[in-house]
Formats: sequence, structure tokens, C-alpha cells
Amino acid sequence: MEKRFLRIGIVGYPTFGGSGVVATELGMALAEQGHEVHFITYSQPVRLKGINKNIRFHEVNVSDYPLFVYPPYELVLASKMVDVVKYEKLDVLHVHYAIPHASAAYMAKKILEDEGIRIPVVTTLHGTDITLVGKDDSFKPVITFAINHSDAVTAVSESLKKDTYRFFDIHQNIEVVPNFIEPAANCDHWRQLARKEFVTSDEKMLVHISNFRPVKRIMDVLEIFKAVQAEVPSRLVMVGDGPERHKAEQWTRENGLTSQIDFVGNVKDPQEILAGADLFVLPSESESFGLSALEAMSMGVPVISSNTGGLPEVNQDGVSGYLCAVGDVAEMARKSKLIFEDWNHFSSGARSIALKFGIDRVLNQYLAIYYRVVV
Ligand code: GMT
Repeated sequence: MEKRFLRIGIVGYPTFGGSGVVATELGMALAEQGHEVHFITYSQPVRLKGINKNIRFHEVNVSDYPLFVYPPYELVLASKMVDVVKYEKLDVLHVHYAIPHASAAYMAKKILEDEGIRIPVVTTLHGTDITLVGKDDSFKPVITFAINHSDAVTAVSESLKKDTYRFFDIHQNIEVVPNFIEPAANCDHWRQLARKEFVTSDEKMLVHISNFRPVKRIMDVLEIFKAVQAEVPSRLVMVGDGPERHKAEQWTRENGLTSQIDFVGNVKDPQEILAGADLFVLPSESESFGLSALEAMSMGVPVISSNTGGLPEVNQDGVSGYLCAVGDVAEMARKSKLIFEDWNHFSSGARSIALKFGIDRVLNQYLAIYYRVVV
């Protein structure tokens, strides 16, 4: 049977975080294939680029009223979903990150049901919605309910799927649909440009990208770099922003490393920087997938990471880099140097693993789920 083009609502965080990046890249790829995509969120997604007549953006505006100590975003979001589903005649809502998107979608679905409109909801779990925030008891009943009442549930790794069953009372089937990348083109050109900006020809370039939250252990990144640069001429580029940035910058000054560590803030297209890197460093406390590591690998950049959560499903020990125990900074520094000694092996290993996470396969997996729930 010929599959028709769908009208898909995508709800997510419009920020630099992995879940927002995945939601946006997925929406853009679906639109490219001819589906009509409606992004519903509080601001224009940062990764949204180019012009495509199949893409619409619906902003969720929460008005300020003195009574609202906590503005009711979830309610306004649910109302916006009702409006967009009804008037844009959506076939399916795909919500990324359980909190509060899955519960808002449930409410929208019930309101629409009262009006005789059926809208299936697909929920994608990304990580901290389960591993950090979701298992907080104050969220638990709502998240459990919203997951159990979604029409389909996906998780970005086997590890996250297991965690979800472990932390919540879920009687829904969870399908693993991994994160993906658009294979990078013209890496050599970008590599030259990035290296010219950040390093000299005899220096190694290390890169870390994150939201600088405690879970990312950015102080470990700095300690690893301190040990590496004592033996190998090198520089570190810290991409992103967040609560631990100030502490990290202070540490850098106190350790006399300001001329070797650059804090560049949030960057719209991190692959332009990654292209120049010799090593990507991700020592997280917990990581459901590690999209930034995959982005690095797609540029042929080896990864030194912790062995937590979904990271072993992305970074393969001895092939695309090395995995070490959380907090074992000395071992991560030692293995970083091993990677430099056999860089071509790790670079091509990284690139070939990344190719297995190409967007096409994942797009088909999501589309199969949409067609199944749309009926
Ligand atoms: O990295 C973050 O903390 C942001 C967070 C998010 O929701 O944007 O990332 C989570 O989702 C990403 C996309 O699926 C995953 O690649 C990250 O591993 C995951 N973060 C954590 O589990 C800490």
C-alpha cells in the first residue's frame, strides 16, 4: 500500500541539549521527505535552519500574571497542541522528553477526544527525564502515567530502556530508536578552518561539549586535560554553557591554563569545531546516549568517555576510543595519549561506527511507528 505523507507535530525543548537537537533534526529530515512538520515549543529551535515549506513553528507563549508564582507552561502547551492538532489536522504528535511534554500531550489528547478527534501520541525518552528528573518522587506518578498512556514509547538506547523499566512501573512496550547523525561532508575543509582558529600545527586539540551541568563532570575534563598537556602539547576547547562554567573558568585561572583552555560558550553548529579535534572528552556521571560523542565520531574524532549508561552503545572500546570508569581521571588521561599514538586507527574506527547511526535508518524506524499508531 502506498504510504501517504503525514502531518506531524513535534514537541521538544528548543535548546542546545541533545533532545532538542534530535527533535529538530528529525523534523527537518521528515519535512525534507515531504511530510508536514509542526514544531510546537516555547521558542524557535536553535538547530532549525534553512527554508522548507513543509515546516511550521508554533510558539507557546505563557502570559505573565502576578498570581502565577510558577507560570503554567504545561497547560498552555496542552492548549497549543489542541489548537495545532485541530486546525492543522495533524495525524500524530511526537513528544521528546517526558517532562512535561508527555503529560501535556495526554491532556491534549483527552480534550480532543471530547471533540471527537483522535490524536496518537509517540513519546521519546531521552535520558535525564528518566535517570535524573523522572525518578524524583515528585514527578514519578505523572511520568509513569504519561508513559503508560502514550500510543508508542521509544528510548534512545538499550540502557535507557532498562533504566525506565527499573525506575518506573511501566507496562508499555518501549522500542529503542537510537539517536542519529547526518553523515558529515567535507570534513577536511572544516578541519583546516577549525585548527587554524584553535591550535598550532604541533598541538593536539581536545574538545568537550555539554550543558556544563554536574552530571557532565566538567571538572574531570579539566583534570584530564591538565595531565595530557603536561606530556603532549595541546589545547582544550570547552563548548557550551551552564551552572558549572564559572567554577571551571576559575579552576583554569588558578591552574595557569588560560592560554590553553578556551571557553567558547554555546555554538549553533558544533561540528564546525569538532572537525578540528583530535579527541572528544565525555567523562559523564550518567549519559543515556551521548549524542555529542556521536557527532564527534561522525567527523572522525576519537572519544575518551566514561563507561556509563548508553555510552558503550556508541563509543566502542579500542575501536572509536576508550571507555573508563566514572571519575578515573588518570586512566582517561593515559588512554588519551594511547589514542594520539594510534590516531588514524581510532579516527577511522570512530567514523565507521558513526556511519551505522545514519539518519535514514532511524527515520524509517520512526515512520514505521507513526504509520502503526495513526491507523
Ligand atoms: O545532555 C544533557 O543533559 C541534555 C539531555 C537532553 O535531554 O537534551 O541529553 C539527554 O538526551 C540526549 C539526546 O537523546 C542524549 O544524547 C544524552 O545522553 C542525554 N543526557 C543524559 O543522559 C545526561
